[in-house]
Amino acid sequence: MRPPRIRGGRTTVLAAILALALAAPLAAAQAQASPPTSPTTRAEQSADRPHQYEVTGPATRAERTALASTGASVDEVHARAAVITADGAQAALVRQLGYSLRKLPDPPSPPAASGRIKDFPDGYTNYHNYDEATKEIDGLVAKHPDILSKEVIGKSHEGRDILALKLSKNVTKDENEPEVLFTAHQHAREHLTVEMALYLLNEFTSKYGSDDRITKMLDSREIWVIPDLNPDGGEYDIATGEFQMWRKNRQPNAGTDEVGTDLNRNWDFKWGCCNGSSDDPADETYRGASAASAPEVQVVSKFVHSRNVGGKQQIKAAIDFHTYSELVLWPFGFTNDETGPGMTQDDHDTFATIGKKMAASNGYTPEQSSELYITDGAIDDWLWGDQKIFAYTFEMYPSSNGGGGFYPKDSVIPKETSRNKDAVLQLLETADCPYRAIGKEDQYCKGNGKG
Ligand code: 0X9
Ligand code: CA
Ligand code: ZN
Repeated sequence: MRPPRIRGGRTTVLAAILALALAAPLAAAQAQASPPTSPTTRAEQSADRPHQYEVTGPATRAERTALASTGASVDEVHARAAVITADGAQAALVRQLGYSLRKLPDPPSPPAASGRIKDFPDGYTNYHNYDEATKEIDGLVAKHPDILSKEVIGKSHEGRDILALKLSKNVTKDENEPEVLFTAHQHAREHLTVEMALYLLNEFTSKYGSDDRITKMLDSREIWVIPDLNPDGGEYDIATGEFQMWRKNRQPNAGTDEVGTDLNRNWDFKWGCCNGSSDDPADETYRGASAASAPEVQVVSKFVHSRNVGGKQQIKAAIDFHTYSELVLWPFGFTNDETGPGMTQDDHDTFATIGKKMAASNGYTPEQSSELYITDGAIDDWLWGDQKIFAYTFEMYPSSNGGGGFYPKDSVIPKETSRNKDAVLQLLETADCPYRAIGKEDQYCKGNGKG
């Protein structure tokens, strides 16, 4: 067995961050009309908010999976420690496992100036909220109608549009070209991933015709970008001007006040199989009442199925963007095994070869996702297990809590999105025949045209 790899940077940074005491959350609630997505007041939201903790002790995959089964989310993995997001009950369960917990600083909570509600606070204003992202996208489509088109593929629980953008030469025609899918923002607090999607739309439209690699890919591929899988959660996270550390969607759960499903535990492949998700709606990793019970997961699953044309899935490869820890991950997450039913040695080797090469370009750490901890019902397991799409999960900047955790300042956006340009192009370039990466193009991609 390989030694467990270390997720994220060094834990010493955490101590330094602790020293930077943050202003206490505003005590008095500024009473305001409650948007449908939020509880009553800012103060009440703060009280309910989960916190991040450094957990000293867990050192193996099994120990981290046990840690995750408290219902906390595991945000960073280190050699003998982890960082989790947990509410009071989950933190107590972690203590019962025998670990010591150290609370980390809450995300910044600048005073919410009136008129700035439902938007990012100072230091974050270059992040796009849902309306701003929509306007940006509509502007790009208007400017580049020959290579960019927009489709509303369905609605979120609260009725927001879920968009799929298509980038390709002759964009209005469904040509026989390999397709590649980029998805973002399953987890509400991972706002940098929306910026990643917007970066791709901007970069590919503005450099078509001047950047050779981009031009070639738009000429020979059909690129799909779903920039926001969880618009309700994202808006909820910023609705008061104080980040809510929210992860799930905003779908109510029967028989409880606890809201939301973890979309990345809700996909219909090995759903709930393997102690890699929670059946408790109070938990960060609640898997939902049944597979694909979240409308957002249904919408995207249906879209992916719709790309099965004439019995053949057109989408060959995918990246689902998350934050944080700077990782390139591949399936399966539901098992520690590298191979088994649904994953041959050649499949695994192809995943690993392409994944490591992408990671060499962006400086992330490449590994099978279950090296972290077991997850079941994740999108990449579904895309591969159900659709045989070479699907990766990228955990973006930062490497650890010290770089801002889920809430890095907007000044990092240009660097941390463009950092993935080469990896994205690599995946596009390999999509006509991923098995070429292991020298088996003839065996797998001959005779059937395009991969
Ligand atoms: O737990 C998750 O869903 C991902 N980490 S995050 O901090 N963004 O929540 C990691 C998923 C790893 N497993 C698979 N990709 N299958
Ligand atoms: Ca085309
Ligand atoms: Zn995530």
